[in-house]
Amino acid sequence: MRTKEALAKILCLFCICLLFIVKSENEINTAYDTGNKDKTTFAEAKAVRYLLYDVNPGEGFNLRRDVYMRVANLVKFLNEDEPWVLVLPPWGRLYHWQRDVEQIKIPWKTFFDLDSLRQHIPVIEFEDYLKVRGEPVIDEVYYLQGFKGGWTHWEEKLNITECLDSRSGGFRQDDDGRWRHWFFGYEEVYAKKFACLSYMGHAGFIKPFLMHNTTGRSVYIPQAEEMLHDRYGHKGYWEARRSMVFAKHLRDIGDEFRAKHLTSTDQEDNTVLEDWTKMRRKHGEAKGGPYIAIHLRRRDYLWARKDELPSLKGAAKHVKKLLKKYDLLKVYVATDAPKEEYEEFKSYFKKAEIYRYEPTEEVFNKYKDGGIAIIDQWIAAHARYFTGSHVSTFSFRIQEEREILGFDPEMTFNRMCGDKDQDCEQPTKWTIIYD
Ligand code: GFB
Repeated sequence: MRTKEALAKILCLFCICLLFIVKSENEINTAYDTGNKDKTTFAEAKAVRYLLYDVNPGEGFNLRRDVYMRVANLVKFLNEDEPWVLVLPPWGRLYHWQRDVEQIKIPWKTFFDLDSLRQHIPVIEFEDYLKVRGEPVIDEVYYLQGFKGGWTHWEEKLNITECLDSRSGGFRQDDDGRWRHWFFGYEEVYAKKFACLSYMGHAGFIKPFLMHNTTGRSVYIPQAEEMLHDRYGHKGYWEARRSMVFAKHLRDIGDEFRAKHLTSTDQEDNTVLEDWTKMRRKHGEAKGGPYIAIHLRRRDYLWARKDELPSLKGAAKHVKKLLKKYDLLKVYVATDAPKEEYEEFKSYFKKAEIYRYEPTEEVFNKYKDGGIAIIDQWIAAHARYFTGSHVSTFSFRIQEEREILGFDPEMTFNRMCGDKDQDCEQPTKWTIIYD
């Protein structure tokens, strides 16, 4: 297994290097196999282009993960005709990440396994993009926005128009005509060209525009959430999702916690993780550790979704029923709740053991809020039974992780009800699709 992993890594690195060589030489001759050996022709290779994107600043961590999937599949689609590399937007300044420590310029490798992402599409970190370019430049920016006046009927369309946001999303031109912006905290970066692009469509719909209406080596599309999934919940969606394997250092912390407190190991629980391109679990194959996991979303959700969330007491009552039903004693709580709320939740239990992952200062400083969120998601994903919070993307990503691991959907697609609606509608079962 180790040798295979090593080989896969070497192959990935080789592919990335190859892309860089193609880029720096700009034009080289390459053989394209047309599918019929007799007709093999030689043509000029196209220079590699770079796609950069960002998401509306107000959006949280797990919606951003969803937007990655849309853009990743766009890059995959582009690569059917031209070599494009996705530049991963550094993490930072997220609304929910409010601790005192500065949380900006966080590379994707802090949270995700880049080799796994690269088995889906070519990606590089933003800092590596800057190194490749040799100067802090982005050629063209298209700031995505809706159409003026909203819309009455759905049709795919795009148009370069005036900026609807009077601040042009924070882009401004300096005296030298360079477009300046926060650029993920890299304020030395500038863009050569800027325009607002009204957009209504799926992600793939922008492909002809990128190929034929833009010429720069790099194109940046802020507000990429305007682009919808090409096919939500289908094969391509799941390929992108499966490639988003969490970074090993975070999985290891979660696994250690599971073993130490929750009597949970992959061998016992049938949750051994394999190379995502080969892993195909049947529903129900994963057994999960002997604990119930809940995602107890609090803070801003308490006013955003007040009626759909249980009170702490209501959540405890529900969890007690689950413990009885599944004959379990342990509960893992993934939550953004402040300490007092978590303590109150715990106080409602007499016999059951309630756990929450609390990072040491050292772990927090290394992996920040995003890393802790992932550790929580990883532990919750390995529970025998999971229940989450209504329409929280944090809960959705846990459900998907459990689909990848092979749990019975009945043990995954659940949510806690508000106190006044004990019989609330349960989440749609977006089960995994391979073909
Ligand atoms: O991930 P997220 O988009 O999920 O945003 P929702 C929630 C953020 O809160 C995460 C923290 O990035 C975490 O920093 N958080 C939430 C948690 N639950 C947990 C948890 O169990 N453990 C840990 N460690 N952290 C939406 C937002 O959040 O909520 C929208 O995307 C908006 O922007 C809306 O704020 C009200 O989908 O739950």
